[in-house]
This record gives sequence, structure tokens and C-alpha cells, in this order.
Amino acid sequence: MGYENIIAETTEGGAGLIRLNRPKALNALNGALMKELADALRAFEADDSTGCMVLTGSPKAFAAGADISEMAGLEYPGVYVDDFLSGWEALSACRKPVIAAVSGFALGGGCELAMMCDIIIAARTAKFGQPEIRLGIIPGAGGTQRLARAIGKARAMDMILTGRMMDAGEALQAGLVSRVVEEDALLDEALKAARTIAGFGRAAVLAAKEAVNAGMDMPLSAGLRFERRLFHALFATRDQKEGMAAFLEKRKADFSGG
Ligand code: DAK
Repeated sequence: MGYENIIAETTEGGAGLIRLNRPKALNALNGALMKELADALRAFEADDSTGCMVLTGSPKAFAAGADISEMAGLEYPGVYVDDFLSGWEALSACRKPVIAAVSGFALGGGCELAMMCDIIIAARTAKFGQPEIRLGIIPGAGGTQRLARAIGKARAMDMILTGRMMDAGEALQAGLVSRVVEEDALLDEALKAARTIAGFGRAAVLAAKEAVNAGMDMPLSAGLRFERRLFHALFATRDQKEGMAAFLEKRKADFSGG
């Protein structure tokens, strides 16, 4: 695929891989990169052979935030009227799961991008932060909302108001990331998880992601009802028949996606 700021490839086992590729600028997220990222995600969403995506950066940086050189000269009427950076929703709109494999800096929009993913796996070198306050702004791609939900109000306030960074160990302990691995094992670990997910029944995977995310926005009683509806609906799939038959026959399930 002809991208200039990212590298997108289909890997074995149904895992789509997207690498942010502006390493000299620590993968600063400019408009061109974000457009390519949205295009690549949409292509993987539309590709039946892809069941899960991995989003990663380079060793020194997952992404050090939105591109400050692109933002510095902007004025209010322009950013408001043009809805500056509105294209960032492509990642959170994905129905297939996306795993962030984070090495090095994940700052500002980089941290927000990781938090839009469904699972964050971090290398020991990972550093997370929302340093926007140092630039005279606040997080604008969900940082004040997703970070507070992920690690709680007290820790999120600490991060957002002081602009300090959190290392991988603290991020694991706080619940921002689900695993911490050695840097040289990061991509393998993320792709392995992606292949595991891609090997399950597609409808069950989409429903699981949808149920967890919907529940974050609902009272518990509504979330439980929503979950029950999706649970019942999965009995209309061939993959439910196959999964349960395979268990009873003591063999590996062969999910067809139907
Ligand atoms: N933008 C542009 N260039 C960046 C950059 C960034 N965010 N981060 C790093 N770079 C560039 C540096 O300018 C430098 O370029 P050259 O000077 O070599 O040309 C190169 O990357 C290497 O960086 P350093 O020389 O600074 O490297 P160090 O190891 O010394 O320091 C650092 C690494 C990550 C601590 C430092 O680079 C840094 O503090 N970077 C800025 C981090 C930051 O403030 N990030 C937040 C940006 S604001 C929204 C969507 C998104 C956003 C908002 C709204 N909507 C949907 C509405 C997001 C906003 C942000 O992310």
C-alpha cells in the first residue's frame, strides 16, 4: 500500500499491522499521517481476512503527540470552523479490535491514540503522558476523559495537571496497560495476541468489544441488558455451534466467521 507516513501490512493469521513511520520526528502525528492511518484502518476493517489490528511506532516513540509545528500558528476561527483534527475518530470507530504496541514515548495525542485502542501492550521503555498543559492547551483527543476512566481521577489529574510522564511499570500498576514485556518481544507479543483474537468467531469478537465499550457509557443495569441481548444473538451464529461442538468433541474449533 502506498503510504508515506505509515507502513501497513497484512501478516499471517489475520493480524493487520500498522507502523507509524516518522521516526525522526518521534512519530509526531501530522494531518497526512492521520489521514493515512484512517485509510489503512478502514482497509483492514473492510478486509474479511483481517480479524484484529496492531498499531505500533518505532523503538524511541510510539508517538510524541500531534505535530506541534503544524499546530503552532493556528487561530481559533480556523480550528473551530474546520473542526481541526476531527479525523482522529477513525481509530475509535473501528469495530475490529486494535492492539497498541507501545515502545518509548506515547505523549499527548500519542497517549490518546494508544487509549483509543482496545488493549495496550507496553515495552519496558514505554513512557506515557499528557504534557499538553506545558504547551498552553489541554488534551483534545479524549485524554481528559479516557485517562480518567482508565486510571481514575486522582492519577489522571496528576498526569494532566503536572504534565509528568508515567513509566511502563506505573502504567501497568495503574491499569493503563495490560502487559509489560521486553522491548524486543513487544511486536511478537502483540501480533500473537492479535492472531489469537483473529482466530475466534468474528461476531463474538465484535460483540465482546461492542459490549465492553457500550458499558463504559451506560448505567450498570442498561449495560447488563445490552450484554444479554448480544449474548443471546450469538446463538444465531454458526461459530457458536462450532465452538461448543468442538469443546464437546475435544477438538480445536474451526471458526468460519458465520
Ligand atoms: N511535534 C512535532 N515535532 C516533534 C514532536 C511533536 N509533538 N515531538 C518531537 N518532535 C520532534 C522534535 O522537534 C525533534 O525534531 P528536530 O529538532 O530533530 O527536527 C525530534 O522530534 C526529536 O525530538 P527531541 O529532540 O525533542 O527528542 P528528545 O529525546 O530530546 O525529547 C520528547 C523527546 C518526547 C520528550 C520531546 O520531543 C517532547 O517533549 N516532545 C513534545 C511532546 C508533546 O508536547 N506532545 C503533546 C503535543 S500536543 C486532537 C487530537 C490530538 C491532539 C489534540 C486534539 N483533536 C482530535 C481535537 C493532540 C495534541 C498533542 O499531542
